[in-house]
Amino acid sequence: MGNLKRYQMTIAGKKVDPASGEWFETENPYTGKAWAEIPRGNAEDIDRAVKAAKDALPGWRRTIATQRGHLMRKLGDLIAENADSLAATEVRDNGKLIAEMGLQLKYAPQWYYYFGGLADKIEGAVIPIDKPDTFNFTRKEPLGVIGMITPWNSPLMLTAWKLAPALAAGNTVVLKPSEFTSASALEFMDLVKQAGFPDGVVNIVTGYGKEAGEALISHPDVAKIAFTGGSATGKHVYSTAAQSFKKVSLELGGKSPNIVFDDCNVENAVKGVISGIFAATGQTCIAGSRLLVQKSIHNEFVDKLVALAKTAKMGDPMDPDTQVGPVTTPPQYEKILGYMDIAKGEGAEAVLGGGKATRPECGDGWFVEPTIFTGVNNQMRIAQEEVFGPVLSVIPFEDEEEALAIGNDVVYGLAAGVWTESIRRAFIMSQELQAGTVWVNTYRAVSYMSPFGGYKQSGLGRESGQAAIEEYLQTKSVWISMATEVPNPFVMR
Ligand code: TXE
Repeated sequence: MGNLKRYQMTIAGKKVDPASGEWFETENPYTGKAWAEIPRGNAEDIDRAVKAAKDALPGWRRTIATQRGHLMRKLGDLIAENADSLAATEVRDNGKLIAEMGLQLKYAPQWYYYFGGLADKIEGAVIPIDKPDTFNFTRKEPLGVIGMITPWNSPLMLTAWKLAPALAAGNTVVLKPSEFTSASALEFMDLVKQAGFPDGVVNIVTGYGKEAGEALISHPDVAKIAFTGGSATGKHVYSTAAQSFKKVSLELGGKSPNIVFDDCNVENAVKGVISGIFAATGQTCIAGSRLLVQKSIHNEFVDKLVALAKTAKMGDPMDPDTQVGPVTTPPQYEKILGYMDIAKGEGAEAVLGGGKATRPECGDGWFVEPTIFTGVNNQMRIAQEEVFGPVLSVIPFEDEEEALAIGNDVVYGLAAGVWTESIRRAFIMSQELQAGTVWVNTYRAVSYMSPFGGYKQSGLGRESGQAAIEEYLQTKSVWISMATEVPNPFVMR
């Protein structure tokens, strides 16, 4: 302890200590050592933060929408200006590569620009109503106080996906980041202040899921929970929020198929499959963790894949040349190693990796070897359950029909990749795959302009794109009668 950086939370525009008077340590996944102290917020802090957000709501929702957008664009600019230091904090706290985080944080402002631009284009409609002497129109209104719960894999990016549409729509916010990676969001709050948002519009409470998180999802004054995280927690969030009929959007896990046909550009497909599973050390909800490869090219393709994966440079995530970094959390590290054992026990063959990474450049960090399992069939646990790590299962298929059957045979439906040069095949696959995102001859592309979210058990609702703002609005129908007399009061009009 002692010389560790100690953070504070921001509630109602003020830097505050947690009510518990306690902090917990956050560790650097590369060194395995604590580097900062995070406030251990609890139900009392959540209550204070929700009250601050509730108090700020009338002022914020009535702020001229153009002004809301203006503040959001300022916030975007500040993120861009501070991208390097925010990225360094993210790397220190979650172990993702500086090469990726630097770019990610330079891109994150786009969400604030895009939704800031939408803020004053939220329009209702005039309904040509079927009643005489009556004017009927709709208003799109904010929901109220939004509780946002984010995971550890891309803390600020995933915050932007939720915060930007929520603020544009006129809601106020309490953010609860993951206990494993809270530092960047705590620093981000300084930029919210600097941009000039009124106090209480955005508040942050850090702490454990079972304390701070639980208090947020059950708080009676929270109108909606926007959650990204694991399926088990997502289910709990959903059922708890149901007790007070909160609106919910959930972005959960995946077991996405990356489907390679024998008519593809093999070199590109190899790169696409690698980026789908080894980028971000496989710790992404969209990881293409099932490689479905057509039997006719199976062996050739796997050989090329292994050859390229072998060249991946592991080590210090702050080194811009590093390609595969550490796993973010100790429980995740154990989980990934556990799944490697499960796969071996199920009879899969590790043609690459298959265990801890003990290379000297990995130091004391939580590293696992990039791993490729062949001999997998789709009924195995390694093919059905989300690992959230650099572990690829290769499953052969015969033809389009079988590729679709295997591709869709999981409870998840977040994303899918298709590699083919045939436009007919690309179209059919994109139509029939049960996934919220389908990439053809590319993988892992996202944009503030394009909707993102899950089919089946991968979630509810959409983030990004114009429709995302609807997730933070409710429609009111207003009736104004111009009749001079109210007719028979005992019948419905
Ligand atoms: O996630 P959790 P964890 C998957 C991935 C991973 C698994 C577990 O498979 O191995 O989830 O990761 C908060 N009430 N994904 O345990 O628990 C928690 O504090 C309210 C996929 O880290 O889902 C954190 O802020 N909140 C995913 C957030 O939920 C609670 C990204 C996410 O944590 C809570 C991360 C509670 N009772 C993991 N319990 C993706 N979709 O990208 C926890 N939380």
